[in-house]
Amino acid sequence: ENLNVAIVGATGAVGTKILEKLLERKFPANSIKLLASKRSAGLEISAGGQTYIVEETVPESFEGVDIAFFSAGGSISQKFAHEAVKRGTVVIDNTSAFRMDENIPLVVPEVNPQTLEQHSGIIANPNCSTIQMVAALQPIKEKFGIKRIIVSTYQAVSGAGAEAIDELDQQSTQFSERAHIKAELLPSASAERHYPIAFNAIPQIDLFDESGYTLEELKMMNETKKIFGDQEMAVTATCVRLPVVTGHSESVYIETGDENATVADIRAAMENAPGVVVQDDPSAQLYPMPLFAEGKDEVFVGRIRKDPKHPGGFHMWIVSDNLLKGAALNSVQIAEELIK
Ligand code: A2P
Ligand code: 11C
Repeated sequence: ENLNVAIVGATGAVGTKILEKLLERKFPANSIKLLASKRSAGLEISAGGQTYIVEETVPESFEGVDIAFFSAGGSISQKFAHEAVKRGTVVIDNTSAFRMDENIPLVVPEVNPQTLEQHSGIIANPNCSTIQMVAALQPIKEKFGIKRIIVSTYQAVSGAGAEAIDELDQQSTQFSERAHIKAELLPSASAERHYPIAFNAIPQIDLFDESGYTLEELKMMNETKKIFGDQEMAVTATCVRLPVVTGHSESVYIETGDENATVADIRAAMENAPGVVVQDDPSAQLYPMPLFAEGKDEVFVGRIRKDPKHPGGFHMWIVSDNLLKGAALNSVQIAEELIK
């Protein structure tokens, strides 16, 4: 197969990684078109020994394109995804624009590849914090069942895009130079107030809903139930931004459906799961950390322990590169699954 591929948002934090993954995994692409805003038109991007010229995204960009990866924000997906589908393109959308649409599959290939069969042009890639959690928990769900999840996240700034990385970088310099710290973007560009992320922890990712949860927390709660195909599962999340560049970490508590399950059972299930690496040895101070997960494809799990009171309850620490398994890699894996 020789496919014509496009990346919308190709100059962004995720778009750049999508190109890298397509080349690294030798995706059978005949051509790769890099699309972004008008501002970037004409920009040259070199990768894999080739130079690509960025083009402005317009409806006609999708003529002759077989697969388009979208990662330029929800509003751009709303504006162009249907234009692409109209022209026969299959869209793999990395934004939240269509994820909760009943007719659109929300896919993590290790968890629910079967849902890909019913797509009608658009396939949604879940939120980064959701992907790494469900990928790690899938083998436990399969073996023991999961009744409840309570997750707290420690998320990297790259999840908020390339500009958020710059903000952390600048604030770190301002801090060390004892200069005034300028906060203009985080916790969310559209929020009323902005707080420094350097040397801080912000318990707000995206805007608040009237329920008191943030939209990021609601994404984790709703997407997890949709991907697992279990609306009865109890899921609640607290999402926090940290001054980490790349790699989301999660403290996860689960209640399994098996009161006799042991830590060894849980560990064995995860050790055999595709894309999951168990790094768990307190005696050697071995546990996952975002600094060491950056650039890696896998989801890392450690600190697995039993809840002292609740039979079948376990705690663990899940870390992955939010731009790779959390975004670009998962999108490319969806495309690979599609053409299988
Ligand atoms: P550009 O660099 O031209 O602004 P990130 O997630 O890192 O913030 O990146 C956002 C991506 O979305 C960038 O590639 C950006 O391109 C792209 N983008 C922003 N606005 C538009 C638009 N109006 N049309 C197409 N792409 C856009
Ligand atoms: C973050 N998880 O870390 C968010 C970014 O729904 O695709 C991803 C937003 C989304 O800020």
